[in-house]
Formats: sequence, C-alpha cells, structure tokens
Amino acid sequence: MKRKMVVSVLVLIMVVSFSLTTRAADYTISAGIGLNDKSVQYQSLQFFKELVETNSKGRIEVELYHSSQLGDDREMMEALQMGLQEMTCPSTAPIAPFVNGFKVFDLPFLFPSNQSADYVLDGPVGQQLLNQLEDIGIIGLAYWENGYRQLTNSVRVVRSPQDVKGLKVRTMENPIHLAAWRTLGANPTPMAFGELFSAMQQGVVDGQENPWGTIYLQNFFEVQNNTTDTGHVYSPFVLMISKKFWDKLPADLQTVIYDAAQKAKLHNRKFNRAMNAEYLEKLKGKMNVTILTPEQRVAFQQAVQPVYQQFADEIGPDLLKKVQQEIAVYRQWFE
Ligand code: KDG
Repeated sequence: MKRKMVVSVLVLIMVVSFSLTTRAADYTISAGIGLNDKSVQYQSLQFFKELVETNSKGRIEVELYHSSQLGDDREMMEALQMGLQEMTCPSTAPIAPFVNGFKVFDLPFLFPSNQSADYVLDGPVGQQLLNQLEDIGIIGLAYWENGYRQLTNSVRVVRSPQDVKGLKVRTMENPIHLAAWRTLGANPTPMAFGELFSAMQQGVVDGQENPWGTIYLQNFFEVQNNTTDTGHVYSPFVLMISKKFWDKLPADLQTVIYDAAQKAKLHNRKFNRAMNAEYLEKLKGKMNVTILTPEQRVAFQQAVQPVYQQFADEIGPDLLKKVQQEIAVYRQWFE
C-alpha cells in the first residue's frame, strides 16, 4: 500500500515537472468547435494553429477541441465573453441571438454562389458585422466556410416542398431557420449540434440539414437514409476570439493571430469546396441521394419567399438591401 502511494506521488511529481518544463508559451489559446476532428473545419484550425505557433516563435500555444468537448456554439460564445475560453468558430446562425444583424446571412437562397458569399462577407457589410461582435466582448477575425446546407431525413425521399410537410427537422438555434422550415410545413426543432446524432438515432427528429461534409464525416447516413441537394442556405462560419484575451496580447501577437486567421480562411474555403463534391459522391453509395432539377429547386425558393417579408424589419431593411445590392454587383461584374 505504502509502496503504491510512493509510486503515485513520484508519477505526479514527474507529470507536474514535465508540464512545467514543456509549457514555455506565454499565451495558450483553447479553440473549440462542434464538428469532429475529421471535418474541414478542424483541419483548418490545425493549419491556423501551425501558423500561429510558428510565427509567434512558440510564444502562443493553440490547443484544439472538437466534437463539442468545450460546449455547444452558444455556450462557447458565452465562455469567450467571460474570458473562460479563447476561441471558437460557430456558424453565423447561432450568432444571431447575440448580434441581430447576423440574421441576414441565414435567409434562404440568399447567396447564389460561394463566390458571391465571399464577396459580401469579405466586403464592408461582412466587416461591419464582425466589428459589432466587439460590443459583446468578442473579436471577429474572419469568415470561414461551413457551406451549402442539404436536407437529410429518415422518412421519405424529398423532391418538393410538399414532401417536407410534417417532417420533424432539427435546425440550428436561429429564428430564420425555424421560420423557413415552418413555412415549408415541417415541424422544426432547434437543438445544439452535439445532441443531433442521438436525436436522429432515437427518432426525436426525422431529419436535419447540414453540408455534405458534415453528413458524411459525422456518419449521419447511419441514421438517415434520404438526402436532397436543397442547398437552401449558405452557412458561413465566423472564427472568433475572446476580447478579454485579445486585449491582453501585445500588438505583434495580435497581428500573428489575425494574419493566420486570414491565411487559414483561404485554405479553409479552397479545401472545403474541393472536398464537397467528393463527399457527395461518397454519400451516393450510402443514402438515396436526390438531385433537384432547376424547376424543383425553384419550387423550394418560391415556397420560402415569405420569410424575407417576415424578417425584413427585424433584420433592418437597410442591411438587407445592402447585402442584396452587393450580391447584384457581384453577379453583374464578376460572374
Ligand atoms: O463547429 C461548428 C458546429 O458547432 C456547428 O456550427 C455546425 O452547422 C452546424 C450545426 O448544424 O449546428
């Protein structure tokens, strides 16, 4: 017994002294996300981590946590506000309850292409919304990409808005997502991402919507047999950092982090787009994949139009108009 205790104390001393000698960094960033460690989002964070650790010459250490290990999107944002966690990267949808203007990006069928989204998000409107995060104690560093969301369900093949009627669909915690699915006649339930797989498995919900990468890499096909390329909303991510932490950093290290966030953004978008088509192909062997005809897609677009009217005032008509104008400029000049 005594021997056992001595051994345990020795092991403890070794562990403590090892961590003291190896923790040379001046600052530690804990970065958490909801997706798993196979996701493009996690791999983009690894890219970010490498840049930050190299360019800060080891003064900053970045620790990564996946699969909601640190909490869901809302909880992690709250932890950033309190200075209990340094970084996270939620979709814009769960940011909207904190900063109202973010609602605009989750309007259905808003962005006609990835590139039009880049143009708006990286332009003045996108930056203006990132700046507003500062008022709630968070610094928005960059827009990364979650991607176009696609419907999956375990009940039936979906080809038209009529097919959606009565389906219990999990959505992100965002009033526009809820309204869009209600308008289509579904029964939407907001839920944190970490609870989604078991909710589908237990039949609490019939379906959900997420990009192909998430559907494939999170093994949603194990509990869902139908998917349709609804592409009903483009979901951006926002890479963000706690203001309490940011304000403690010297300017040169702030630059290292900001610069890494921008470089990782380019990597993230490129990688995400390249992988998307591949995940769709892989899913074809695992689920009934329905690809909508242009006419079928228009039926979905028309069915959700009332949501624009419903939320125009709440979003702010000026903001909505500005975003729509920028999309039109992109289409006119760059498409
Ligand atoms: O890591 C990001 C996730 O937490 C979440 O934003 C993913 O799109 C998502 C969802 O459906 O909750």
